[in-house]
Amino acid sequence: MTGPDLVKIAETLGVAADTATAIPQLAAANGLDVDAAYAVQTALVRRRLDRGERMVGLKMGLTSRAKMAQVGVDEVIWGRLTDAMRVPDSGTVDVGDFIHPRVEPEVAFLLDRLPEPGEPIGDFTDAVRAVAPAVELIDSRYANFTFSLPDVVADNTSAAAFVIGPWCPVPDGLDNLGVLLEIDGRVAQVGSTAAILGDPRRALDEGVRLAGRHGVRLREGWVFLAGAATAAVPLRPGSHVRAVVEKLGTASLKAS
Ligand code: 0L1
Ligand code: MG
Repeated sequence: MTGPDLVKIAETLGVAADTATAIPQLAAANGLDVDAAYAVQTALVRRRLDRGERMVGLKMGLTSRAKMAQVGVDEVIWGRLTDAMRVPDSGTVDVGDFIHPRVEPEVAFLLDRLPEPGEPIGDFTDAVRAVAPAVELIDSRYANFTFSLPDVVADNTSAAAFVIGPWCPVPDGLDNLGVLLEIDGRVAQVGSTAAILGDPRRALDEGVRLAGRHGVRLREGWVFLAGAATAAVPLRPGSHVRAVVEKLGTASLKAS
């Protein structure tokens, strides 16, 4: 008996992203479980690397109750970031390049040397060189932004674009910093870094552990998006988005 054609499924997802066209969910129809979905994600990102993109980091998804409730999935997941997804701070994205983009405020880490797979991270400041406020732009490739757990994993956890604000030294505490998402100068979401697994530093432990299960090792110099502190908000053309994280500053983007 042959299993599902993972490369073909990845191609379907990749074309949906490239053409900004929503597709129906595909995990159930193809019998994908979560492990198979991560294999699809690998093939989907391989497709990007084959056209010249570079892996620049990892993102955690669904690290807060608000995010889990928003999409009806209750497991922490991870996805891959490539250089083509990075938008400069204060840069502009074209909403037409996406299907139904949403933005969310995040905390980013700039990774230093991490221990061998299976070893505990130990001192956070040895593993992380700097931290920054960030905006993640997510864009599910599935119609109506609706999916199962294997669907969203296969779709590289809706990763689409990200902005990193100025890097700053790791502050003493990261576990209860106020977070705002502003759209056009108005507060759209209010949260705390405590919403990110109780403390965003925990997201790194989870990322190392969960990605390690699939043979992915985090590298020095990579960016790590620890997760959103609030629910995500739809991005409309003409909007100016700012993520403000107490002690860390702001990251922003414009939408045309
Ligand atoms: O970064 C995230 O938390 C997104 C994970 C996937 C679920 C979604 O698209 O909202
Ligand atoms: Mg996110």
